[in-house]
Amino acid sequence: MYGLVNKAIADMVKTKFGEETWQEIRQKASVEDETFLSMEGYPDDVTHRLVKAGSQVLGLSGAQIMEAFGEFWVQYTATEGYGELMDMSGDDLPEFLQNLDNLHARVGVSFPQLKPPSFDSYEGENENELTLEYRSEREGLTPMVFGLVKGLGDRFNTDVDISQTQSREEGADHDEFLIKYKQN
Ligand code: 1DX
Repeated sequence: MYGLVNKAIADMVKTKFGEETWQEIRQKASVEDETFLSMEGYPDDVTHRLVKAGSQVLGLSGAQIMEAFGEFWVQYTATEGYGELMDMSGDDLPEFLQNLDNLHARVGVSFPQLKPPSFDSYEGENENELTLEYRSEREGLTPMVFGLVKGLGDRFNTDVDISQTQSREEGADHDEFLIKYKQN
């Protein structure tokens, strides 16, 4: 993944727990890099090692770390160089989710090593409900989606309740979520 992801993890840990905790996690993950270059590709393994070491040092599950990271990512990218990209991708939760593949296509023009996930969303039977399908070349990042959607809820002042209704790990073709939302 692009270094921006690892840089965001580092900045999240430093913000929430301080520099020393970050150094401890970095060492435990056997990451030699003192800093990450946002626009450079890194092996996915680096990210997975950071999540694993983070969970050991902080006493949280890997899923909890990934969820917290997903939530952090939404505001991080909005303030660290990608505010315009985020602004043009929608003014509310359903619109933003609809535009996510376009957002990734835009990033992919400049950064061809991007392996963008794909999100499809549908209005539910009830108003204020969405079905969200998530497909990715990568495995093991599904917990991040909970955080990403919650981060979008924060961004758009929208209460969200998200539950997983299908799991690729359990044999489904793709991961699927039910999102109940209420904009304030
Ligand atoms: F709900 O891969 C809201 O490296 C969401 O399955 C979900 O393949 C917002 F310059 C610049 C760059 C860089 C900008 F090249 C990424 F460095 C991308 C900024 C998306 C904002 C995807 C990051 C692929 C890296 C991936 C989980 C799960 C998507 C992370 C979240 C808005 C982004 O993001 C998976 C890669 C950006 C950039 C956004 C992502 C790669 C998302 C969201 N993804 C790199």
